Order: sequence, then structure tokens, then C-alpha cells
Amino acid sequence: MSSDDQQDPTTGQRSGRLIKAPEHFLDPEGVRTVFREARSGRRDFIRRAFAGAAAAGAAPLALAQANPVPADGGDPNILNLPEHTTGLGQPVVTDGYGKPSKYETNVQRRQSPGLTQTTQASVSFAPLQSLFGIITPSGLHFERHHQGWWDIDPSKHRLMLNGSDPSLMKTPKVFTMDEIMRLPSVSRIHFIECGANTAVEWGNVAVPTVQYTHGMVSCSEFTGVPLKILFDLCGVDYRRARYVLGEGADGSSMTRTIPMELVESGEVFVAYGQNGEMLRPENGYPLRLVVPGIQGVSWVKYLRRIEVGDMPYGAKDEAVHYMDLMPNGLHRQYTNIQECKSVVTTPSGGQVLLDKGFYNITGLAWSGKGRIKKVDVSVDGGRNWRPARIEGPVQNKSLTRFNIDWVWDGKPALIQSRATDDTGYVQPTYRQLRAVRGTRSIYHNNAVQTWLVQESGEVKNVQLS
Ligand SMILES: Nc1nc2c(c(=O)[nH]1)N[C@H]1C(S)=C(S)[C@@H](COP(=O)(O)O)O[C@H]1N2
Ligand SMILES: [Mo]
Repeated sequence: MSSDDQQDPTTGQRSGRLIKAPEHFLDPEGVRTVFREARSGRRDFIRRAFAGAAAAGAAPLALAQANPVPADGGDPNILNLPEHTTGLGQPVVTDGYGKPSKYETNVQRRQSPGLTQTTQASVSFAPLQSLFGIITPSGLHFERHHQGWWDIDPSKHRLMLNGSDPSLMKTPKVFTMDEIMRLPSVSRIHFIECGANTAVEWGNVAVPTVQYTHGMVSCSEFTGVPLKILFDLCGVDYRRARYVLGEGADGSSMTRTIPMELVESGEVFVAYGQNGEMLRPENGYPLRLVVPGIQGVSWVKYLRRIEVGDMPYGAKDEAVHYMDLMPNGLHRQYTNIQECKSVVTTPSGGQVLLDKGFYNITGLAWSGKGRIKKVDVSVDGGRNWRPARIEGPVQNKSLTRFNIDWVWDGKPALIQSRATDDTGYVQPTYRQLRAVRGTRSIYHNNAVQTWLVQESGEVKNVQLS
């Protein structure tokens, strides 16, 4: 950035510089220690590990990223011609598949230390604080595997369609990938959010950055064949076959019940494409289910079989997991929809604002019920709200980017966003959500997130009671 970029348009003062969130929280030995401690049952360890690592990482980052420009005497970055201006650059196809700049290697999906016991049944979080727009680069898409990921030979992959009873599907079929890719296709932009996104924050603040609070959401353009087309080819009896079972080919035996209405609406499709190329292995190559608006677990990866039936299946991942524990001790089952939610990604936890003055507050909003209608932003903990600018075109069941101008006066500020979708549903505060859901749930936490900007410029994750 040059000094001109940092002038406050109204006061002419330098402003808007910030230190990015420290992303290398722990070295490999630190991660091993946290795993050990978590396994031996020390509950508050995750939080303390993050706090310690963040403190240790802050000082060198401040030096590296403040990037001072001399007040007078000329900028050597301009005066001394660099090699890239005087020399010959790299040839074409140095790399047959391009990679990000070496200066961006800190932008990584990451595991939350201590969250899971094994790396195969685990999750990695997308670095939302570093992303622009709405599309998640495929290499940074969050991952959730119950039994590790595979790179499956597409020439050997098959998709079987059958009925739980022969009368529900006239002609069961097996498709090869080539056969699926010959059929009429659609390309649509959708978010996928794990039902457990923001899970650790149900009771109180647990993790420091937006990567770990909200990074189990990503958004891609998916390409594939509407499931309705396959069902029509197989002669499904839509009157009686009201439920669909998707089954994955990995060892997790991932099986999920999907109501037939979603298929009949034309929204559910079997996808082979992601952001213009084939799916990444981590995201289900060569075939996955796309179930827009529904929690990630139903987006079965390595999709090998689809069955139609006349009742919900009560599979392991819907009878034991992915249920909501209510305050009265009962479990709510089949709560599939990811309701309206939003989060500010800058400024967000772990970042440091270096100056008073102008900032662009930016973030993401989404709803499993449709389109985002508006996003309001508060900088005083919800007393006053201003409507943010929504970046269009606003897509159905997709991430939606919002931006809003802000001039920081250097005093503590509580930054929040609150999204409303086109059904009129408004994202709840923690107080409102807990009044209905209590604090002992895991899944479906869509509460308003608060970031505290301290006088020092440091941004912290907080919850207002
Ligand atoms: N076959 C299979 N499908 C799966 C899973 C899995 O472990 N195996 N995990 C599910 C869960 S819980 C989520 S949140 C999403 C994650 O998709 P992603 O890894 O592409 O982000 O995939 C779902 N589909
Ligand atoms: Mo998930």
C-alpha cells in the first residue's frame, strides 16, 4: 500500500491500516501438546493455547506488516528499480497448474488445535478473514471428513439408483461418470455450511478468530445433473417415494435422508464440477450431492448410491448425531435447514487496527431458505444499526458479500452484523437464540457475532449477555 491509499478521504489523515489476524497459532509441537492435553480431558486448554500463541505471534507481525513509508526523502521502493522492472520474467507454463503467490502462503485452511482426536475424523476451517467476494477458492474450501478423504478413480466410480421396495422405482440403474456427464447439466452458486459451524461458541466465547468461529462455511459454483432428471430416467413413483437416501463410498458409510420435495423443486443435484473444474478430492471427487440450504452433512461426498423410500431412514448420522439438544432435554431431529446468518470478516478477532479513521467493514451473509434481503451493521453492540451495501447479484442459498464505511474514532467499538432473508426471518442475538435453544446444543448456532475493537486497536471475540 502506498501512503496515498491510506489517506482518510474526509480528514486527509493516514488511516485504514490493519495487522492481519495471526494465523500461525501454534508450531507442530504446540499442536501435539494441545492434542495431548485435550485427550487427558483438560477442558479450558483450547482457549488458553490460542491465547498464548496469539500473544507470542503478535510482535513480529506488527513489524512486518506495518510497512512504513518514509515521511520525506523519497521511497526506496520507487527510487531503486527492482529486478522485476529491469530483468526478464518467468516463461509461460512454468507451472502447468498455477498456484497463489509465495507472499500469500499464510492463507491456509487450518485445524482447530485440540478440537478432534484424529486428523481423519476432523475438520479444517476456511480462512474467511482473507477472502474477497463470495467464492471460496477450491483449495481453501473447508473440509469435514468422518473417515479421511480419498482420490477416487473416476473410471471405476459408479452411481447406483434403486428403491427400498422395487415398486418405488421402475428401472433401477447404475451410471458411470461418463454417462452422468453426458446428461443435461446446471451450474449454480451455493454455500455449504456444516451444521456444527460456530458450535464451540454455544456456551461462551471459545476461539479467537473468524476462521475458527465461522470457517465451516464455503461457497462454490457447482456443476452437475439435477437429481430429478436421474429419477425420471429410473421411473420413480413420486406419489409414494417421499424420501431419498444418499450414500457415500468412503468408510464413514455417510448416509442421509433427504425429503423428496427438495428433489422435486429441481434444487438438488449430483455435482462433479466445482468452480469451473472437477471437484477437489477433499470435497468428494468425482461426485457429490448438492443440497442447497441444507446442512453440510447431507451433501454426501464420493456419492455411490441413492435410494428412494417411503419413510425417513433414521441413519446413524441422523439418529445419534446432527440433532439439537433442547433445554427440556429432548432432541430435535431432522433440523436440516441452515437458517439466516452473517458475520463480519474484517475487522474480526485477532486483527489489529493501527490507526483511527476510515475502514471498510466487510462480511458475509447467507440463508438456507433463500436470498439475503438486507444486512444491518452496528458498531455499538446493537444500539444503532445502519444498512450495509449488498454486493449483487444476490444468489439463492449463496454467500452474499456486504460492505459498509466506518470511521473509527479510536474508542472501544462493538461490531456486529445482522442479516434478514427474503422470508423476513431476522438473524437472532445470543440472548434470543438461547431463550429458545438453551446453551447445550452443538448444531445450528446462527447468532449475531460481536467483535470488540479495543482502544489499542486489537480486535477480540466477545459475547454480549
Ligand atoms: N462421504 C462423505 N460425505 C460427507 C462427509 C463424509 O465424511 N463422508 N462429511 C459430511 C459433512 S459433516 C460435511 S459438513 C460436508 C463437508 O463437505 P466438504 O468437506 O466438502 O467441506 O460433507 C458431508 N459429506
Ligand atoms: Mo458437517
